[in-house]
Amino acid sequence: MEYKILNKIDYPLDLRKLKIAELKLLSEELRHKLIDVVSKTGGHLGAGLGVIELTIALHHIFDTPTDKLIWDVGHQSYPHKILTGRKDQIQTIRQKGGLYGFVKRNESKYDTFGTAHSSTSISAGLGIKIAKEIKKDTSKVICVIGDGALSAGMAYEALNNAGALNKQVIVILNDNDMSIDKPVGAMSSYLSKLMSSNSYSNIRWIIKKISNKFPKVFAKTLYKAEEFSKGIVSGGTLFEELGFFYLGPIDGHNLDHLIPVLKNINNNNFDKPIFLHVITKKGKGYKHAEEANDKFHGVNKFDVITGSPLSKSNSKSYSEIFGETLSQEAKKDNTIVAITAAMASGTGLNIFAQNHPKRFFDVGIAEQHAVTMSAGLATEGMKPFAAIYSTFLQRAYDQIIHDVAIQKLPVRFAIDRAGQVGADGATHAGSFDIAYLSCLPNFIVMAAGDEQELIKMIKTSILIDDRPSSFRFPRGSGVGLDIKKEFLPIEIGKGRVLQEGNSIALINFGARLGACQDCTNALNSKGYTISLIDARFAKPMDTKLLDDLLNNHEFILTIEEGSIGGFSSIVLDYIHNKRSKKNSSVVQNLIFPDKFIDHNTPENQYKEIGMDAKSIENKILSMIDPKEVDLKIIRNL
Ligand SMILES: Cc1ncc(C[n+]2csc(CCOP(=O)(O)OP(=O)(O)O)c2C)c(N)n1
Repeated sequence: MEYKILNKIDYPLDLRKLKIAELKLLSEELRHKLIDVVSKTGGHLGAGLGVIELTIALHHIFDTPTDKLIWDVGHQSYPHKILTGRKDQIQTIRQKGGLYGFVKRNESKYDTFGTAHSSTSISAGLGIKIAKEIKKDTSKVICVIGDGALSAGMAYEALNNAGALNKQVIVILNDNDMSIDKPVGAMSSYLSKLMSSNSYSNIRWIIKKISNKFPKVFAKTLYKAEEFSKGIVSGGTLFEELGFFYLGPIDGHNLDHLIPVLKNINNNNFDKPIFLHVITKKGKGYKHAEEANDKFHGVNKFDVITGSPLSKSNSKSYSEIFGETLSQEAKKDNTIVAITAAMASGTGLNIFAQNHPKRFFDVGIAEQHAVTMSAGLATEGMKPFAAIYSTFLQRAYDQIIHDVAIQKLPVRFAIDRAGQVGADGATHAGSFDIAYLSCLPNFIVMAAGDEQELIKMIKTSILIDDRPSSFRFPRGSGVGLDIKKEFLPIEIGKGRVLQEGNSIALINFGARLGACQDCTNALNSKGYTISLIDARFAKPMDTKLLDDLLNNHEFILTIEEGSIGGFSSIVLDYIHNKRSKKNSSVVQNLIFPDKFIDHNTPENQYKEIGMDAKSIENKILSMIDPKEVDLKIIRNL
């Protein structure tokens, strides 16, 4: 496609000069460009396709970046990136050194507020608006939030506060009736009701409503009459009750509607925050996306003509193995229940949902609620498995402490996406869960070295019914499964010795096990002998095994896919503060560095932080045979 108009657009200033007819052409070109790029890079597609017209209209009407535009989650921001000076870099998205897949402040002055975890936009926007008011700056603040993101408590906290403070933030609800999967909850039904009863508000009515040109008495009468004739939102929508001026719903793909409504919002001063309800279609304009169950939420590289992915992994992911195993176990034990916060397919719980629909709960993007609800289930003797990505579980930390750990309730945390996650980058990395769970009294903290270990840990946690437990596993797949084997629960607090040697003890916690095995094999072939340990537990730590290793090895190296404060810190605490015998071994730790790791492939990320097999080998050689490393460096020179 020849991008006749898009080629002339570098910044929003360029598109502000265009007429509606040209904006319509631009939307076609932008949509084409987005499909073309994401088919080659992979990434989030459906959400971006759904906001093409909205993105154009917002930058056309509002004076960005002086007016502040905040995209909730930020996965829909690719069109925004293309129109705000990043058109020529868009094909680098989610790759090393390229654009970020969400909104990032240091990427562009048009990126007002960094997003990736959902439902933060209204809070951030309110803060910005308050600051502007204090500074006597009258520019606008616009927050675009999806109906999925609106299922999170944080969004209501912000709406409630904005209404009470009466600050003139503009909240735009991008309602596509989709989260990643189908949205859940009463709010979702309420929005559908608003939409069907009010099916696309009469645009003239909306404009009249927001125009304050009429004499007050007349305007009041007109408003009443219109309200009555519509007979729908009388009594006020929920958003009006919260103190907002509710407008909508309007068709988010119709620029003839979007432009005048946004223009009126921009030109009028309101004495209330605005809530504009916009209806869009996820995947709009690309047949394969519109027809897909997930509306092409997140995709790998694909063929544009067929919509089929260009490559498919044959091996089962850890998440699928989790979903299948829990589902199997739940056939034998009807007290097992599974909880997800809007990530049924991401966590593999879609498999559980198919088999046990009555014991599966998708609570929406509501991690805090998911944890406390799980705690409630546990008080009644159920066995709740809360399957939440490491990074999203951060949201529910007080609930983990106050509702689960202090009450010693046996909630099982299945922590997916542990460690580096690749293209989704720093906002999605699972770096802190080992630290933030291991420091809590009463917790049992496990990490799976491979898929077989994951199955054993699921079975183990079913048996842990007197305290909370967690097991973490990474994104994607590992070494694979030996399906002929039967996997049994493991003994709590017992690590396993995979190989015994003298040169060093390499103690692994988690899914670096494969890299440790490769490194051990390489060192074995060079004549070193390595003790390779899979610790399995950060808590309770296998202190007997650790004592044996300390007694018999001059060198110890621990490795884990997490920050300081996790497994290695527990090892060091034991050695320095709890162990009576003086330590004579050299103990070092491979942990994540004290910085956020940028998006890249997971392989490169682990290379960058010195946790691939070769780097571990070099680290070991630098400890046990520094001369050998020096020689190698000289040889390489
Ligand atoms: C706290 C948190 N939990 C889960 C996610 C994963 N997530 C990313 S987008 C998304 C769905 C968002 O739905 P919606 O806001 O309606 O946007 P849409 O994709 O439909 O445009 C979810 C659950 C997240 N980003 N943040």
